[in-house]
Amino acid sequence: MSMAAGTTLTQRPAWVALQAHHASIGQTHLRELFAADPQRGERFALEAAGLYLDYSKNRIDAQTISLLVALAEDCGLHERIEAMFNGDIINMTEARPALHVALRTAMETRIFVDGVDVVAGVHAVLDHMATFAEQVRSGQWLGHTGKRIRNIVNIGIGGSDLGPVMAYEALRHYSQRDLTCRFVSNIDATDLLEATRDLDATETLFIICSKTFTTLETMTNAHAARAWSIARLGSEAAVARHFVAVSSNAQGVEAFGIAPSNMFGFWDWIGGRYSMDSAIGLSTMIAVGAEHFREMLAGFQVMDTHFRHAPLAENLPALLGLIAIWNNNFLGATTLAVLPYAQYLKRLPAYLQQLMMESNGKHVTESGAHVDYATSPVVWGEPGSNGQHSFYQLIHQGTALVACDFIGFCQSLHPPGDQHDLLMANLFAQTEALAFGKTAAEVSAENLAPVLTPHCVFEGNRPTNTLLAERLTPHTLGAMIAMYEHSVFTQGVIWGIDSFDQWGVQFGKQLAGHTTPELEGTTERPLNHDSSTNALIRRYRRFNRAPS
Ligand code: G6Q
Repeated sequence: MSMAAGTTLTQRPAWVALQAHHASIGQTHLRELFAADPQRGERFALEAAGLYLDYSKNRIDAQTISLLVALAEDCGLHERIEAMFNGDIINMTEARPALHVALRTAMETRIFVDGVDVVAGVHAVLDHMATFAEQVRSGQWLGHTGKRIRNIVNIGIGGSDLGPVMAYEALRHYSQRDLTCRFVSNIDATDLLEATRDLDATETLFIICSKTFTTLETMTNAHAARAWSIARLGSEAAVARHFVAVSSNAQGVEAFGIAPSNMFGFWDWIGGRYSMDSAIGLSTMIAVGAEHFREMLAGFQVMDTHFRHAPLAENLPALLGLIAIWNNNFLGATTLAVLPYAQYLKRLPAYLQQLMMESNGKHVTESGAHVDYATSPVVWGEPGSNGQHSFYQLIHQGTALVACDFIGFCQSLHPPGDQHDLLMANLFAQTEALAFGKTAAEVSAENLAPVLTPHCVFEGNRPTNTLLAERLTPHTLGAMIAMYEHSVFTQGVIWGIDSFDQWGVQFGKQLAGHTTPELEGTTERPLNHDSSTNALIRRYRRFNRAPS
C-alpha cells in the first residue's frame, strides 16, 4: 500500500501546502503569469521520446511544480514505479502484477512473475504474431476455399476492442490497403451484421479477442460469426481457416474449434485496457506489418525508460499526471477534454476514456477507505477542428472549468498543401484564446453594439496542455500511449487507489445475466425488481412480442 496507515492524502503536509499555495495562486490569470516571465513558454515545456509537451498554459508556477513533485515523492511514486517495472504485485485487489511494460521490453531483460521470466514468453508470442501476420499480408494464408484473406474482422469489447480500433485508425496511413479491418464489439446484432453484410466469407478472417473467452458480448458475436461463416462456406471445417483467437483461456478457445496453434496468448498480468501492444494488437500487426508494430513497441519502450529514470520534475508522464491532479483536485476541473488535431486519432478520446476512467474511477483507496477527494476526471473529446464547431463554446464560456489536452503534429502524412497549416493554426489559436481570452476593452475596440459586450468577453485562464510531435508514426503513437498509461499510474499512486482493477466492469458483466431470462418470460411471470424496472420490463415484453 502506498499510503501510510492512518494518513489520508488530504492530511499530508505536501497536500496541505498545495492547498495554501492554491489560495495564493489559484486566481492569478495566465495573462499575468505570462507577462511576468517572458520565457514561460519554453520554461514549462519538456521533450521525451519524440513528444514535446508545452504545459505553460496551465495555472501553475515553479512552486506549484515543486510542491506537486514533493507530493509525488511523499506518496512513494519512485518506489511504486520500481515496483511496477519489477513485476511486484501492485494490483492489490486482484493480487497480481500490472506488467504491461514487459510487453515492450528488450529481449535481454529479465522480469520474473512467480519465478518465471515473462519476457521470453512475450517475445515468443510476438514472433508467432509476426509469422501469422506475414502469412495473411502476403496471401500465403488461404481461406477454406483456397482464396486469400482480404478482410479482417476483430471481435472483442472494452480493452479487447478500443485499443485495436484506435491503433488501426491511428496507423491507417501505414496499413496494407488491399486488406480491410473492421471491429465488432456491441452485442447489438447491428454491429456484426453491418460489419459483415458486404463481405465475402471466403476472404474473411475473424480474430476473436477475449482475455477470458467468456465475455457475453464477444462470445455471442463470435458464435454468430461462426454460424455466418459456416452457412456461407458450407462446412464446420472452415472455422480452422477463418477464425483465430487472442486469449489467455486455451481451453475455451479449443472448445470453440480454434486450434491451439491459431491462438495468440497473453497473461493475467496485463489488464484489458493496457493490452493494445500485446497479442490483442494482432489486427494492428496484420494491418501495418510486424516491422511497424515493433516500431510502435520501441516508442512505448523509450517512454517507459524515460518514466522509470527521469527525475520527477523532468518526467513527462509524471508531470502530466501531477498537473492533472492540480487541475482536478485544486482547481476543480472535473473533466478532461482530449482534442487531437489529427483525423487519424479520431478514436483516441474513446480509448483514453477507458484507460483513465476505468483505471482511476474509484471511490476507495487500496485499503478500502473512502476517499475525501476527487479521483478520475470524466474524459471525453473529439478531433479538432470539428469540436470547435460544437462543444468548444462551453470550454470557452461555460461555467465548468474544463482541462484540455491538445495534440498535434508538425508534419502532415499527406502531400504538402495548405490544409495542415490551417489545421494547426486552429490548434494554436484555440490554446491561445483559452489561456488569454478577450477582455471587455478588447471587445469594445471591435465596435460591437455595447449590449453584446458581455456575450463576447472571454475570461480565458482555461488550462491546457499542448502535445506536439513531428509526425504521426508508429513510434510516436507508442510513446504517446505509454505517456498516458504512466500519467494515469501517477495519478492513481497519488490518490492511493488500485488503477488496475475494474470491479465496476465485473458488476456489469453479472447484472444482465439475472435479467435476460425475465425478458424471455411471459407477461404473467412475476417480477421482483423495483417498480421502475418492473414496469420497463413489462412494457418491453409487451412490445417486443407485438407484431411490427
Ligand atoms: C479492461 C476491462 C474490460 C475488458 C473487457 C473484455 O481493462 O477489463 O474492458 O477488456 O470486458 O474482456 P475480455 O477480453 O475478457 O473479453
